[in-house]
Amino acid sequence: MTRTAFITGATSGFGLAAARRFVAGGWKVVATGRRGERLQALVDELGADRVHPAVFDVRDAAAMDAALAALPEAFAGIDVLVNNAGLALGTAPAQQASLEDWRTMIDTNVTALVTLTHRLLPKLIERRGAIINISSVAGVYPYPGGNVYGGTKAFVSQFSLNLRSDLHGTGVRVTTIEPGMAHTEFTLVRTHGNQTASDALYRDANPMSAEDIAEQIYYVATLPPHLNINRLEIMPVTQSFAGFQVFRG
Ligand code: NDP
Ligand code: 8X3
Repeated sequence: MTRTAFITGATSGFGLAAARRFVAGGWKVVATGRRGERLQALVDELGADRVHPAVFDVRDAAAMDAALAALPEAFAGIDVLVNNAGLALGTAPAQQASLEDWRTMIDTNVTALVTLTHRLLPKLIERRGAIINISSVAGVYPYPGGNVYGGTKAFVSQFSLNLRSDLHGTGVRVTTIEPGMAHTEFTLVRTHGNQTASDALYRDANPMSAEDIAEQIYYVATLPPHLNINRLEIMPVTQSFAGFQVFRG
């Protein structure tokens, strides 16, 4: 039986690369995002029998419900949920950050993720499926300007571990993937559209690619069913850790 992955944020970056990887592996994909034209391009590229486009803003619970209710029969049985849609907004210290940006990150990275998970849990339990949540190293290691973004990702990581406890005995697997720096539209979004800043961050840094992370997502999804990777932290070799800071004054 062909398996189906439900991938949020499939218009760009990790989600787009993951959609391509799952279809290459013989899966069907429900691909979501707000940019419908990109989802249509994905359908044109991979085939309507392989990709079902679901255009909605994950922060809009009613739109999410309508998209779930409209799933065609062939895409309605979900084997793997990849909670990938998310974003960082801003790098300013907390005392200068935008409260609106903070709320957008919480609404998208936390509230929408738990809402969709809650909605799909019955289907996932029915099929002894898997949940793969995209967190970040920013949820593990603090850095200046990481404030609410890191907080949302710490939530994702801990929520995933707690889900594992609750799903004990159901056969449903839960994994958090915690990537470091990867070249996607992430920094363009974080800087509110500053292409120069995005180019500067990745230049000569040899970051991970969207395909690198898609390969990890696919690997986790296709492990033998008795194995559960709890968390998978991955960075480019060029990225590591810096020490504590001390203020003297
Ligand atoms: P991109 O900006 O390239 O992709 C983000 C995806 O999320 C897009 O498809 C976008 O779709 C979707 N999305 C964002 N907001 C919404 C919304 N309100 N409703 C529906 N879809 C939404 O970034 P990445 O691929 O890098 O990011 C994917 C995930 O990986 C995020 O959760 C991010 O935090 C995480 N991550 C990224 C890292 C990196 O260095 N790139 C490192 C660690 C984690 P659309 O705009 O069409 O709605
Ligand atoms: C983003 C990863 O390394 O840019 O989630 O903080 S990093």
